[in-house]
Amino acid sequence: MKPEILMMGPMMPHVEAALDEAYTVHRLFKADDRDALIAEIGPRIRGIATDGGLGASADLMGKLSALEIVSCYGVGVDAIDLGHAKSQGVTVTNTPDVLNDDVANMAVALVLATSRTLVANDTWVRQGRWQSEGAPPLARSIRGAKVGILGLGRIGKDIAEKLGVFGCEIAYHGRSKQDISYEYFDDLAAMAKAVDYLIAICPGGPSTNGIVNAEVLEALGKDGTFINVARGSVHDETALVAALHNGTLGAAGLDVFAKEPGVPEALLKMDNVVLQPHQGSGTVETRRAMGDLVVENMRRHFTGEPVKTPVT
Ligand code: A2R
Repeated sequence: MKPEILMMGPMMPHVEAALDEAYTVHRLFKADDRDALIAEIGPRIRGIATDGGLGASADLMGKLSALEIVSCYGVGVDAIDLGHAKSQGVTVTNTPDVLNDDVANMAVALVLATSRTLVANDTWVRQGRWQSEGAPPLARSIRGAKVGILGLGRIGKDIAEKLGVFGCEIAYHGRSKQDISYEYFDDLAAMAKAVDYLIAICPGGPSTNGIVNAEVLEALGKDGTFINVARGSVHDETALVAALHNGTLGAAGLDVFAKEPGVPEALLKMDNVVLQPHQGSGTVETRRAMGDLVVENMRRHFTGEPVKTPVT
């Protein structure tokens, strides 16, 4: 008999097809009455296929007494209760590394888009202002700019390497100093004060909740730019909107928000802000590789092999 698994939300067609072939898949997102579905099939569910946004709560996992594995599509597992999973001996897997390149490219794209005022200039052309007013205000070069990376992990290092090619000077902040030549700051506000661009690419969750706060944004300053390709929970969104509104922060490039898909109304009107709908890993190639890894981890688990990319 095929193992039974729970799918939290729609997945890529090739992922759904592969999972359907190997397992009896119960689609929670299609249930009219989710509680009734869980009550009926909960004790038989041995795996969860989820993503970084939907995660898996302790409440849900607590109702699945036969649960063995949570296979997450995404590297960030802040929406999965890892403490609960660990205490119940549930394996959690994610999709690291395969998305480094594209998430890093999104960070670089946002640095370039904000520094070269790409979106505002696009609007300038579309609105006919080039003809009526001439050239827009000059932008800023990133050669020689100092970039502070909050979270110099797998993706952070990729961002650092790519921006190095553009002539940026790299610094980083994390909980520990690494054996690497970039300048280390043990204090985030101190790093923000020293750099032109602050790029967040650390995990979400309690330890990073709101760490890019009013003090950090003020330290980054009126000529500074904040880029977030990590999680919306990492920045204090009220403080961020206020800093941009007051001009105490120069610009922002945001791929993630506190209450996705909600975006503060005020940001929509600011031409010094570039907005993306959480698309860091959003390419056909990377999403395919992430999907393959979700399936592969699940396959390995249920055939008794060690999973490929364990979190716990
Ligand atoms: O703190 P360290 O030295 O362990 O460095 C990690 C850093 N980090 C933090 N930095 C400051 N305060 C914290 N509370 C904190 N917690 C972790 O974030 C490390 O350098 C970096 C995370 O690197 P990786 O684990 O290699 O993650 P990866 O694959 O680069 O992805 C980062 C995040 C995901 O969790 C998603 O939320 C997002 O990118 O897509």
